[in-house]
Amino acid sequence: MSNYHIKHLEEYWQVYRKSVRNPEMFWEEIAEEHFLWRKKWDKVLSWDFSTPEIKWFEGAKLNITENCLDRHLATRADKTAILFEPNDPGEAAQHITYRQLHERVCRMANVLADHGVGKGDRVCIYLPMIPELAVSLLACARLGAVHSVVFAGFSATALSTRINDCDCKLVICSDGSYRGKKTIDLKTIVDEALEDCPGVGTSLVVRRTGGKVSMQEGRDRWMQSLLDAAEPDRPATIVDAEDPLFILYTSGSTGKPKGMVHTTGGYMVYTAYTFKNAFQYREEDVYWCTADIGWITGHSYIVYGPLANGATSVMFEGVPSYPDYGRFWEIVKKHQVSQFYTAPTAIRALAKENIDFVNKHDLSSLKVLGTVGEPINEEAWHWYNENVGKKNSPIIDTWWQTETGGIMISPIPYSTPTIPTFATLPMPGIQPVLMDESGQEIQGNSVEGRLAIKFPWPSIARTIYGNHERYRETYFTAYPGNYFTGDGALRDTVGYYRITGRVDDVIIVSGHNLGTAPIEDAINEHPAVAESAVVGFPHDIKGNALYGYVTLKETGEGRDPENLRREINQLITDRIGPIAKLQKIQFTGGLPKTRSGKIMRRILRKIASKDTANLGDISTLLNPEVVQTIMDESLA
Ligand code: 6R9
Repeated sequence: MSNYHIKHLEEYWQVYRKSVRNPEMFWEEIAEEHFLWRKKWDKVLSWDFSTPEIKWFEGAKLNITENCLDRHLATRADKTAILFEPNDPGEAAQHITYRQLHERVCRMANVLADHGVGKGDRVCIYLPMIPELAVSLLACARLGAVHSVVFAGFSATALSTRINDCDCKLVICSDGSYRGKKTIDLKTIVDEALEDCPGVGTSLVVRRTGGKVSMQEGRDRWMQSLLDAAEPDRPATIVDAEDPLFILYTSGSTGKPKGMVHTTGGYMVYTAYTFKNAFQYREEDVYWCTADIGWITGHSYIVYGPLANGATSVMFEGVPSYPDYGRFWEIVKKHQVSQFYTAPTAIRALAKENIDFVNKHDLSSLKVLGTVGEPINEEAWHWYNENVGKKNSPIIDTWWQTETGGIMISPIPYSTPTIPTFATLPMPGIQPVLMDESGQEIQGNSVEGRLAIKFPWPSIARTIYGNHERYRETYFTAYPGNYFTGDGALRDTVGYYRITGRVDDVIIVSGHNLGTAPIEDAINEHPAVAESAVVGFPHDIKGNALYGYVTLKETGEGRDPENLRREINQLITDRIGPIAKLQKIQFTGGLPKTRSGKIMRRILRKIASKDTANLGDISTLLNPEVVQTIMDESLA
């Protein structure tokens, strides 16, 4: 019997030890017992981290949509697969059953096939969080085509770059999208992008907002009439386990975005397994991840992981602040959500608002709270635990990356004890190591270093589309024989991991290595502080000094800035030591963030160093306008 579902800590350790002793046998058992394969593999794993080449379940044949849809039809055809909650709370939620989702996916696959999409072809998906987005991913997968989802908040340039990088010949988009009070005209952005994409012959347009759009003759077609006319069934195209399932772009620290390529069999096994265990998902649960499907979190933990387990997955179109700051909690109550998965940035934003927005909703359905995307600071962790979880729902701080495909380090709720700001223990099959600057593995506990992984897991990205050398160089050269994550981490006295942030965010002050996360934690403990970001800037004597950007809560506004600065530095001195005191503190209205909610310290670093001539591409930021404000304030 494989250990597909871990239920207590002792079992975790048993399973973990087994998974490390013989990873091939461990994953083979899980793959064998819990998935539908058209042909079994010839070999479980072959790998070489120097070339690098990684293959899982080589020779196996399958289609992931048979695992996410068809096989559930016998047992849970009428169960809700996707529970769509629209932007406007007045619009009815849609409960899409497994049977209905199967039909919608088949119809769309037929439409795509009619437009020449076949196995291996790349399809770009640029859609808001509406059911057609999930349907599009699965329709591509049904055909063995490779989807490349671009977050529908990205600009025309970002879109055309991504379309051209992987030669998409077809784009699925919508007329527009709703985000809170705003209606966004997406089709115009697509039109502008396609001017630079000669390879795209067709765009299929989903109607959402009903706004006026221009349809280019011969290229643009309305999706709905094609779906209505299509056959409601379509056999799945059987692919190899190592055939690509999707490409997803992630921004590199320099240069153009990297198209991470994920393949089919291993990705399916790993996302399904981690979904089941990290969220302790049970058949009757309603699960909600607030991410956008435009990010890896949405791919793995709104679509593939949940559906492979026959789960009910909530898809929310709107924003946490509309119609008011209680929207998340209203939805939890309305749909009786059991697992809730969000990002620290959302938690901090909601923690700034009146607590009544939380308290007026009954949240007793919640069993597990998750966070992902950035280190969660202590204050936000406690706020989440006390106000949302009522100290009754374990918080899983899940560390992972676009490149890893699935959750790598996370507590197993109700098994692993949780500690604020700690991602705690590796998932079964994951072998993390800490490296020092000379490239040696750091043994033992109570140590800090750079986080690498020394053995492959099934959902590791296999390459960067069109640039295998960049893949090798970025992830496999820093510590030969290991996958390098780019993150720093510490291992505490009992071996639990805490992620300290990207190593490019480590600042060396007078020879001391300082991670940004612990300093920001200390700052955020100040009752008037909403959020903060710390960067280094050149200093004659110390090499680098620390510069803190701080946003205040309403209660902090109007307070004497000099007093606040003193209090903040006192907190840092108390928590970390005087070495981490900030040389400069700038109070600001907002911090530059990526669309997935990560603070862009790269830009803040440049402003702090007065090196603003070349800020790099800021067009994909959530709030590019704050950059100018921060620059102006810093000069004031
Ligand atoms: C899933 C996702 C990956 C980077 C990663 C790290 C940061 C993600 C984290 C976390 C601390 C966590 N990160 N989860 N840092 N604690 N629980 O976010 O993928 O967008 O590729 O970002 O995000 O720095 O390296 P991606």
